[in-house]
Amino acid sequence: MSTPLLRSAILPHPLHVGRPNTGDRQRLQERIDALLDRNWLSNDGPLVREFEARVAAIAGTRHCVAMCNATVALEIATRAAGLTGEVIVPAYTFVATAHALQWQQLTPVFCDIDPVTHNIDPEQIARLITPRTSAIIGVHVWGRGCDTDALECIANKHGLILMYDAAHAFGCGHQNQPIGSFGLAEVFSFHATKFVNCAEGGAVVTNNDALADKMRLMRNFGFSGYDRVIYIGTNGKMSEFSAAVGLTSLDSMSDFIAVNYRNYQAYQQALADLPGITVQSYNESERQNYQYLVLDVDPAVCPLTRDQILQVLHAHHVLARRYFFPGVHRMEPYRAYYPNAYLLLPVTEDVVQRVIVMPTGTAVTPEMIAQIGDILRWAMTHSAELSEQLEARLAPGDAFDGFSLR
Ligand code: T4K
Repeated sequence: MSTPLLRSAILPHPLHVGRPNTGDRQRLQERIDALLDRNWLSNDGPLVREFEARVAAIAGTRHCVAMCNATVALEIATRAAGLTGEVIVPAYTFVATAHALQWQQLTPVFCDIDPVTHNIDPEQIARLITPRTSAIIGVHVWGRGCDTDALECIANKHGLILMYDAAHAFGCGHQNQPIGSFGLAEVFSFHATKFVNCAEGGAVVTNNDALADKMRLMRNFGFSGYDRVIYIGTNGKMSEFSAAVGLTSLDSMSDFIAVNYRNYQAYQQALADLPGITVQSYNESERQNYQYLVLDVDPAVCPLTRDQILQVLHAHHVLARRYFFPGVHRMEPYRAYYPNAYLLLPVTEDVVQRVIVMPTGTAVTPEMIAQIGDILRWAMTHSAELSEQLEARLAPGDAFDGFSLR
């Protein structure tokens, strides 16, 4: 008799990666009522200013320039900093890191990563530097700080600007320093999927006064006064509604971190005995937001493939994701521009086949995580029958967009 594809107990509701944390609704309602009473909805309003002050205090920087999202914040930050030609970025990141450059006709040059931290590997950078290189953008993947000392050393030696995409890393620390204060500037995302969110939002933090002034102008069309425009600018402003959501989220920031940390420990415990599956660990002596719960699936040890595990999880309502598959260098337009980029990216190519990001946050409880552990344990013990049945459903090379097995 063949093994049923579903274990009898499935999660009662789908568990998503990136489910927004909602703070105190009452407080949010009060903020929204107040902004409606003021009738000031955007353009450098008081809630945006308060949000900026609180973010700068957490990041340990003199300036925070709030924006409508992190992608536009990256565009404005890189433009204001005067990046030209080629910019070295990791291939293992969300596509926005590269798009923000390409959108401005800058050339992202993809660098390989460290297999353990998933961050840009400083040792691979030197061979990518050309006379056209103007900058390096490190990404603090999963909120884990890049090797900032090594990156700074390379940037100084070659006269390059160093900036960071810190989209994942708000509230995190590195070398006992808050993330936000490294390089010329760092960019946070406050998208709905981030542990502190504005629904849509981003910010650039920096200690550089001139850069901050320039970015403030650029996010507001370049207006320096009522009728005076002194730069080419865009509309990168954060609305008061977004700031109200962000401030309410900030109020509960430490509660969200505590829940994420509790879930991180619960996953470690629930999955500890599963062969070939490791919960990526964080350095607990550094401040972390634990927003990303990342599994590594070792194909040499695990009886199921990474994508088979995803199929089993999805069938049980656990909508885990395989970020950042298949690597930015394999997404358009980069795949067409640099079809051989993968040859220099062996670690990225491996990591994109191994990672699973699991649901966490306030919608997930330790009991649910224990159940996820049971589902995976069951799947491992029935791996032979499951593999056969799963293969019949997903031909090799098929796109896996998340589907149920029922
Ligand atoms: N740099 C890096 C390194 C980044 O990771 C990101 C964004 C950026 C730059 C750019 O930041 P922003 O411009 O977005 O501020 C999601 C987010 O949209 C994106 O912000 C985030 N990184 C990325 C890692 O994840 P997708 O394409 O995975 O989104 P989507 O629609 O598939 O949703 C993700 C999950 O969240 C799903 O499981 C559903 C759930 N979800 C989402 C939303 C919006 C909810 O449950 N409720 C919601 O309201 O990109």
